[in-house]
Amino acid sequence: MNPTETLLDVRGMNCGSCVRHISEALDALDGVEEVRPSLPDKTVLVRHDPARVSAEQLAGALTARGYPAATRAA
Ligand SMILES: [Cu+2]
Repeated sequence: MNPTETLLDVRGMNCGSCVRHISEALDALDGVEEVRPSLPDKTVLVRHDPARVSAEQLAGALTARGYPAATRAA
């Protein structure tokens, strides 16, 4: 399956520590290939295999860690 890119808006991402927590939470998911957070934009661009992990699962993993996240339409 080809990887896809999902852009997530993340609430509560305010410092480098948040960025690290968010990156770790996403990296831990099966099917995630690359995580590119942007602190100024409060977004994370995730390259992932949609057959193994969906955009909704990515957002859900961050929300469960205390960073409410939602997918942004590309
Ligand atoms: Cu922080």
